[in-house]
Amino acid sequence: MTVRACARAPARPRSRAPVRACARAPALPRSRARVRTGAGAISGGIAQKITAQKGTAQKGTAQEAMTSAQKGTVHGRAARARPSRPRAPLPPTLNLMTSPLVAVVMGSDSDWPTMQAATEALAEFGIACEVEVLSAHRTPDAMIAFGRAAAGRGIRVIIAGAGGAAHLPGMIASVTTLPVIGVPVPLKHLDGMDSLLSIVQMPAGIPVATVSIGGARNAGILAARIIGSTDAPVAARLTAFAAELEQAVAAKNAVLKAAIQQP
Ligand code: RP5
Repeated sequence: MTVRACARAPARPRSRAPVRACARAPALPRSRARVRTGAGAISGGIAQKITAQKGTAQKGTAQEAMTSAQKGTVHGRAARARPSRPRAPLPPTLNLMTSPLVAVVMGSDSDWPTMQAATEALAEFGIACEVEVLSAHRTPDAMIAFGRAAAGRGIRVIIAGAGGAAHLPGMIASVTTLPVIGVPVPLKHLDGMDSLLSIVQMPAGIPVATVSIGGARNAGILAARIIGSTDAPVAARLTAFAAELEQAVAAKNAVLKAAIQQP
């Protein structure tokens, strides 16, 4: 399924930057979300495309706006006859929202409670993502097809999470030149150490940037940093986010000192 913009984590520190659209799975579809089936999935499996728009923030996606402009319409209405003016280019963040730049994939839907945090982090930085269940062991052909096609579809970063014998991130990394971020998903046994070692111990030449066990939020933030290295608005959001973290630590420091009554 494709998540045009991803859910926010309400309890976590957030960037001040507005999230243009929100969707949350598996609670989706929400009232404002449009859900279509049978489209978008490279594997042809889940094939759910989810587009969510945050009510008043903007009417219509940037892509719709561009299509309307090309057709001489504005939000579906015929444009009034007037001399055409050159249109200002769409802000990069709007373009980010029209097609996913990050793929968040996982070995099973049982990984979603862990992996959801990656999509939430991406949403905080206004980066559209797609979500796909792909298994290195149960759907190897679909996994390889996905990995080979990802870069050509405009994906810039792949976040891959898996648990146990967690071969998904490494196998995807073997068939793409995109950066792959691995998320070790903790399962019932071994506390995720099996997942961590399966993902992090990659052979030389095929790197997977492995985050901590269950560290999907950091995977999302790392993906934002990769996107932000060439996208000024995302970089600005990351800078604001870092400042918020700094302020949060300062506030905690003040509260703690007051509580223990240091001189
Ligand atoms: C892995 O097997 C998945 O990534 C998941 O973490 C684990 C268990 O999968 P299910 O049995 O819950 O589908 O491939």
